[in-house]
Amino acid sequence: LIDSTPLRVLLAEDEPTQCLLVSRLLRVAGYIVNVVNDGEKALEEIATGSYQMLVTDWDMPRLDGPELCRRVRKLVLPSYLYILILTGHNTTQSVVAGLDAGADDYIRKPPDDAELLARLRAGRRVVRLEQSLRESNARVQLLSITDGLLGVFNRRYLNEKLPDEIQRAHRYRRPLSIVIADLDHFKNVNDRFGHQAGDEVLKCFAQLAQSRLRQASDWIARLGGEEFVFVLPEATSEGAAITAEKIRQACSSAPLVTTTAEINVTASFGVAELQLDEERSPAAQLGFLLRRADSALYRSKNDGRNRVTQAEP
Ligand code: GH3
Ligand code: MG
Ligand code: MG
Ligand code: MG
Repeated sequence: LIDSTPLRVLLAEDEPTQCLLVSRLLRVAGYIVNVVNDGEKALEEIATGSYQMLVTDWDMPRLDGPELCRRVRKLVLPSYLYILILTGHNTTQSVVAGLDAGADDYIRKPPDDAELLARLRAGRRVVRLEQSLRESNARVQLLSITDGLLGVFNRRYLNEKLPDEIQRAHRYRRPLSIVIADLDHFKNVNDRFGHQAGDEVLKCFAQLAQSRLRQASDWIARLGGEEFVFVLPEATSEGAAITAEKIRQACSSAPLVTTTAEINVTASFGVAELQLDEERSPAAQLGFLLRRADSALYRSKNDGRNRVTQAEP
């Protein structure tokens, strides 16, 4: 997919004839080309983050090529910008200055068509490489925080992100609640229908819960096995209990449909709201919050399962 999308090139050049010749050459070669006539405009365009390559003249009004390179390298851009600088300054000194200013490559003016295109192809390889590196980094990052089976977040993510949520709740003096959910007699599901069906039940349950949470703010992490934590920023204990109750009802009112069978399952829930406590570290508060939700869950189990219990404040 990446390889077929044409690259966007900004051409910064103040001589009309050069502009025309170079932009036509690049367009014919399949690049999407935008042209600006001075360095300031070039910087503005590049800052939009929509270019992968910059072909820039050296002498231009307002901002010259090397200064443009230096400014561009200070920008935070969504992807790598490959810079080719066109120079009439033929000395080694100026070549060094151009490269040190942040250009990746240079070409003498007037550029030879074949050489210019070949240098851009070399640049394109760098751009593609950086794109695929960034994509695989994003994939690895996602894999490291999600549960492979269920697609929800994993325990590592919970341990990393819940302290952030706690700090945010403190800072803005907003409520924050968590719910721990545990499927009832799940061992029986595996025993009766097999582990595969058990896996599907876990998936159905995670989806059912996910669809009843606030999509923008709430999130789910799998604590392990058949246990989940729902994180509900902005929710009081009562609010979170209402959400948990909806999920409990949805789960118990109809069987979950798997490829082998329709399986009736219920779940038990423990709800706890964060208590603002400046004395404890976020990590300590995280532990305390989870323990309180866990004891509430324990009470749900003891009281007969398939129910929601709120922790005492
Ligand atoms: P309770 O109502 O007290 O929670 O009973 P339970 O049977 O749900 O609890 P228990 O902790 O005894 O058993 C949990 C079971 O969950 C045992 C384990 O085999 C099963 N389990 C854990 N992870 C997975 C999984 O990824 N897939 C499947 N299919 N089963 C799992
Ligand atoms: Mg010029
Ligand atoms: Mg269980
Ligand atoms: Mg369990």
